[in-house]
Amino acid sequence: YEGVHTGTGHGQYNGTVEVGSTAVGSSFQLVDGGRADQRTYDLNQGTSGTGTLFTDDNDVWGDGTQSNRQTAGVDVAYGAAATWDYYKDSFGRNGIRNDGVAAYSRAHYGNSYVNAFWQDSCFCMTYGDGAGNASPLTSLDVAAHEMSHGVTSATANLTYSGESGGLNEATSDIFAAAVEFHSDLEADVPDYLVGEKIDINGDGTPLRYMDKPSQDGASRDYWDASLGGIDVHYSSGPANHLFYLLSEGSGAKTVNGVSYDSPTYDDVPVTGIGIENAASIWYRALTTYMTSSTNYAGARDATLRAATDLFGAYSDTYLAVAAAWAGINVGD
Ligand code: ASN
Ligand code: ZN
Repeated sequence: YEGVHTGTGHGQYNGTVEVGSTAVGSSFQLVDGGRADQRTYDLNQGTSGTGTLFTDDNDVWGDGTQSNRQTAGVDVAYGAAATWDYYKDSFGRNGIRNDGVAAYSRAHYGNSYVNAFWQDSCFCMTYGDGAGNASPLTSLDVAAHEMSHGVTSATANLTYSGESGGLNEATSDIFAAAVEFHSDLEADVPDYLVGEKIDINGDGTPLRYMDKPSQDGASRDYWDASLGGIDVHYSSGPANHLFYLLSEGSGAKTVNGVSYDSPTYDDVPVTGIGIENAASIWYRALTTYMTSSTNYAGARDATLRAATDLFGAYSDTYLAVAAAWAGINVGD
């Protein structure tokens, strides 16, 4: 056989999923023919180049265990496919740069590497196997987070320091959550937690919480003038919080069996508009109004403009956006 196939993957985090493959002679490659030939490589513990494409004889990939090298390939290939589909289905975006070109993924980077990252230079995502308590950094939200760095780079290009850096990080967490909800996997229940599958803290807690970011011990819940001076993975907190509030509203709520309790600045009440509407507003703000130097005040303005475009000035939705910003101490 030749050409585009759909194989079966057994991921460690995503469960049993379809993966796009390509038949070449009597073998298959992890090359997603339905998504611009988006490729998945095995770096085989290397730290440069592409290693080798994942290949397989029967188009059944991985076995759900970490010891099978293909398993990580399945999870990151699925993550890349789900993120591709999310941007296409939700916004008609054709790839990270909206030019129909696919980024590629590299699994099994280095030894005991506890991170994953996006690089503009290779137009690719890279994933470590984790070490000690941490499991492979290959979950759906991690893949969507890294790939969304590519989208930010290709659009607003938010500078990765100061308040714009926090907004850059939050944009990746926001679309990571949106991709989870869009994929709706049984094996990865959609939530407003980041990295809840990879056990990076070794005690079962997530890497970040969007309903109340300070639960991680370092992220901020609210904007204040010192925000631009802290690490971008913590100054993302207020924007992640804004996105949760806008999606689900303030106070206690259980979504898909996960309980949240989202506080607000001065206890202002916020009514949620649903994650799809919230993500549409953030996407339009990111791609139309934010620039490399946008700060929190500028992001508020960008999302209000986006809400005006999509839902009308002073519509209930527009007013919910304003209330959510007030809820993180960003006003006019
Ligand atoms: N995984 C991290 C991130 O996407 C890598 C980094 O610190 N840049 O933020
Ligand atoms: Zn990031």
